[in-house]
Amino acid sequence: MKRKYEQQPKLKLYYFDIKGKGEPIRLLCAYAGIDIEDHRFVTRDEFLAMREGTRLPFSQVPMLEVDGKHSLVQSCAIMRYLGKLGGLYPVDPIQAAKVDALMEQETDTFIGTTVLTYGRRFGIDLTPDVKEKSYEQISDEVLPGHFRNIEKCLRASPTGWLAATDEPSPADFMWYVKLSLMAEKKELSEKIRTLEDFPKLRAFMEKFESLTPIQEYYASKDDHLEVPDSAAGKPWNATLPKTTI
Ligand SMILES: N[C@@H](CCC(=O)N[C@@H](CS)C(=O)NCC(=O)O)C(=O)O
Repeated sequence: MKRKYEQQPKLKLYYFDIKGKGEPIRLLCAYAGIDIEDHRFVTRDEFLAMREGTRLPFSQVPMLEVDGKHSLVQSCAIMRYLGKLGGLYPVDPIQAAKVDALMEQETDTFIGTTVLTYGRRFGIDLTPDVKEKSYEQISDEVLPGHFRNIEKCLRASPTGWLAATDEPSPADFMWYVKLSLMAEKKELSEKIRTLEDFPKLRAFMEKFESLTPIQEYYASKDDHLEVPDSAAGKPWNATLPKTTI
């Protein structure tokens, strides 16, 4: 679409063959017309072998390799870098700080579900009962509280993008992917997964999915996934082809 540099750096993304934290990176590149090699580990052993080496500073992916010599990690940092490359990260420091805040807010919003899903990684081992109760509270109280705040951002945005940027900013890509993954998380209530009480967020999802480069990106994928039955026809993304979750 738009490219800031005539000659862009050579980019290679290392991530698993899932959406997760790799998908906002893939989508931003697709939208901005940034060429990127999307390397998806075929086996977990491939990732483990890489982790043994020196190319993953924090032993985690996504990792974006730039010109074969820089290993960029932490998805927010990668998104800011790509946003700058593609002209989607505001030059104005105040606007940029608003985009940053929305990216950090995405992490804060979903920290509970992340811990429940990957408890061991955090040194937390919860019983099934505690998990069930926690998902209930997250569905009924925690996420609605956060989403009310995001709806306020959207109401105040004349463009429909979270930080009121003219085009989607890195924060929009991250929120879009996280909300679409949430729609498939069966442990959460259907009400929250379908954003029933949050019309502005639903409109945001629809607006994002109607972007031509996003439509084209998914149309070019042949690894479509089924939409969960309970969500069929309801959420914004019911008709959109998906990459593996
Ligand atoms: N805050 C980091 C989190 C990265 C992260 O949690 N990566 C996971 C995959 S989504 C990972 O590398 N896990 C290592 C493993 O599975 O052993 C980011 O946003 O990039």
